[in-house]
Amino acid sequence: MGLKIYLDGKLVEKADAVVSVFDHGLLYGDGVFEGIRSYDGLVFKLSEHLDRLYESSHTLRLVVPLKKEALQNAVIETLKANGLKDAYIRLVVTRGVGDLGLDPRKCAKATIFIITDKITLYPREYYEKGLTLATVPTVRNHPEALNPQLKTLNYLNNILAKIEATNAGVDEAILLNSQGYVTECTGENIFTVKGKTLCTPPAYVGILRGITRQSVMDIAGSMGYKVIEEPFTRHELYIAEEVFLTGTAAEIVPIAKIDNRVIGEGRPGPVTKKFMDEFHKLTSKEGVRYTL
Ligand code: PXG
Repeated sequence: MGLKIYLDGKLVEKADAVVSVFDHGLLYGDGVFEGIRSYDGLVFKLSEHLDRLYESSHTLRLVVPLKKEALQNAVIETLKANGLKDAYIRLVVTRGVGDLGLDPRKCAKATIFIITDKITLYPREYYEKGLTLATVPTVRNHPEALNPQLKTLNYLNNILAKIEATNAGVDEAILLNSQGYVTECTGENIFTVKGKTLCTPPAYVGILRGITRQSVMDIAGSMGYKVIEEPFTRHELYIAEEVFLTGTAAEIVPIAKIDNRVIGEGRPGPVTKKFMDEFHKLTSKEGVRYTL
């Protein structure tokens, strides 16, 4: 038996997990999603991910057909059906089936699906050597056009940036906003380290308020670090002692080079390593527990 997918209230085989070509999630990118992880039978920050999903949906006036508790149960049920203790969870809510016009009022009911799969880890090299980054020409979505705080199915801004990073021969892109301030990467937030201070761009420059970003901010105090949320430019990145990225899939990733400037010693720094260790401690003890 293959992978089971949760689709509109049922667990179905992967081959049968299909949505209509009239689904507005596909026709217009009209929908929302979350990427979540479980670690040894603990779903990390599940409540926070669900809250963000409902917040994105609220602004889009997309009615999620399940209440939070039922959605949480659906996630757990899918993990159990697949016997996964360590998983990557993709929760998607689309506007549902409508006609060829973009009017969401024509879509009677949202579609929900949950994919749980084995976590494919990034190569160890990434964490041992650090990634290379480049700032790219594509500007981060303007918050008054499509607010990056909405985690929607329209990721073309990020995909264009990813293509540009690949063209530039680096691992990942840094997007600036229309004023030239650093925002984030295509699926990760960014931090700089200088002495005992971490700095990360504030939400208003146009970023997704990452849940891993928040976890780093939460543990920083007890580790003796101050976190400031303040806009900064490429120069501050280049002169930082260390730079790291945060995201659900990547966790905490050290950065070696940005726009061909060596960052610090050009390899994972001591502060980044400390945060990587503390974050792993957190994911191994906190979360919504389930037993297979
Ligand atoms: N910024 C953006 C634009 C994101 O999409 C993050 C930051 C990090 O947020 P969290 O809450 O995960 O700490 C994201 C994360 C993936 C993947 O598989 C991740 C995201 C989107 C698409 C793919 O790495 N979102």
